[in-house]
Amino acid sequence: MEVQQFEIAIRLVGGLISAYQLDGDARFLQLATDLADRLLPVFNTPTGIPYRMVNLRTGAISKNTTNPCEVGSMLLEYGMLSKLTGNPIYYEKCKKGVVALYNRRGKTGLVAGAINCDTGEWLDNRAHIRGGIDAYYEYLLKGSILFGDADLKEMWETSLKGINSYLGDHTNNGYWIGEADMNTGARTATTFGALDCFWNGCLILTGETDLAKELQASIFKMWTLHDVEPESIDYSTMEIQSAYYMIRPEAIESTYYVWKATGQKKYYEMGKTMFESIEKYCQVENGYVQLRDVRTKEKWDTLESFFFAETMKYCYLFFAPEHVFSFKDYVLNTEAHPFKNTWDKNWRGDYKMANRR
Ligand code: DMJ
Repeated sequence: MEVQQFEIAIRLVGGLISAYQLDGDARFLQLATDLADRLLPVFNTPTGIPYRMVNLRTGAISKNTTNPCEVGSMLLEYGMLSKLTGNPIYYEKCKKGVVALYNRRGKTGLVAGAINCDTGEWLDNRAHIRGGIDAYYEYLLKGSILFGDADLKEMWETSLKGINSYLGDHTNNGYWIGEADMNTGARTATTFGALDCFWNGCLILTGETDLAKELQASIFKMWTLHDVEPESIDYSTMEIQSAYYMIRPEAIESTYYVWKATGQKKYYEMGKTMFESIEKYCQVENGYVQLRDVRTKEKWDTLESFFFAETMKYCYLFFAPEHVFSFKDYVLNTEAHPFKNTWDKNWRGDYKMANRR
């Protein structure tokens, strides 16, 4: 069976690791290890940048055009596995691919949306934080926090500087994160959408609270255009570009981070409004469905698994007692599975960025 390595890693390997840490049953860790071992062949490429697909039975790999997310958004899962099993191979292979990608960054310090895994050539020059790139940056930061990895910290700081300098956009409609050429930094689009909202969690974790508050105002503005957020807008005109609603977690996730960091009631109220919109427009007799169009609220008979793993979790946390969860104790992976640092503090992983360029 051929699977997409990235999706299996963040959803299933991540879920199993989290279940192991929360429950303590070693079978969860065994299953996570078995699955990760079957995913590992993707990293056997000339550059170290992983292929996208792998056959879990034969180990055959395919799809040699990839994006930063599918290169780096497994760092937490493979890093956790290495820490918990004592076998460095998972983190080492994954980090090697991330470093190979980072070393090919543009003059802005940023990466673009498509790259060839065999040659390392970029097939796109557009830098943004939307789907395909988002969790690459998220994992540089969260990996540096969870593992204390100095290389990741350096990569994160370079990326943050690039995003603040070239993608961040103060406009008459508020502060947004747009799109720019990865080398020249020239603005290429003024698109912002549901996926981009994850950025506020990163801003809060890295201590940029003022910027996060500005972006939060924009996120809520986008949400209240039609009482529920569209997939994307052009923030220069505030017009909708994609009108569907997939009940993604990022907007409520962002609101949760800002509320917890500031303690200001208005952010709690924003989260409550978002939760009530989901209840009002997406609930059906047997569960929840997505919307085809936020303007008409026409229902769409489909639902993604991240609704259960992430959206419902952030909704729950909004109303849960304080002691249930703290960012001091856990890092949430990009699928909202909680990971905890429970290992020998001296373990830092074996792969060092300086070793290979
Ligand atoms: C989730 O599957 C993950 O958070 C992923 O990294 C990007 N966003 C989707 C949900 O919108």
